[in-house]
Amino acid sequence: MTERVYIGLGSNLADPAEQLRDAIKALAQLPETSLSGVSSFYVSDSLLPGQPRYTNAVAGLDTSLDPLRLLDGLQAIENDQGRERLERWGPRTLDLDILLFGDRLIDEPRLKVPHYHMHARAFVLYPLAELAPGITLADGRALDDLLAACPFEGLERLSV
Ligand code: PH2
Ligand code: MG
Ligand code: MG
Repeated sequence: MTERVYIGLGSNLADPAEQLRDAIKALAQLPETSLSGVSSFYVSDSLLPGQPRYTNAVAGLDTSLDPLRLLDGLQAIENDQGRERLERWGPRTLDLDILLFGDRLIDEPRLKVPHYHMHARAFVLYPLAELAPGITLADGRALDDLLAACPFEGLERLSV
């Protein structure tokens, strides 16, 4: 059985758009996985002041990997692209977050799905809406309601 998974991509170091393009190629190479779609890229200020601006996007995958194996694969891609884990929320070459995993609610030490805080982050919700308009999250929240509460303000959509 394959499940549709949405991955949030982010980078604010070392040519962020190129980091995202490389990451998308790597996602498409994951075992038991195919890439179903990629959103536009969006640029916005970091939530933490004093860091470079972020480029973010969302990718859709169809996978038969289980969630922790997928997480292992994502962390390997982050590491391949030079991710250094120096400080929580520090600047990073690549961040790959599992946003949604089919209709699962996951609460494990390594992985919480839906991804915490995605509900209020424009740089996650607007690209997700390109790929999955009108969806309801496994926790019952409607994407349209989340978007209505989360202004687009501050996001810059890059033309493709
Ligand atoms: N990620 C962070 C901290 N701040 N800001 C933006 N705009 N985009 C991000 O992906 C982001 C952030 C830590 O995960
Ligand atoms: Mg993140
Ligand atoms: Mg992360």
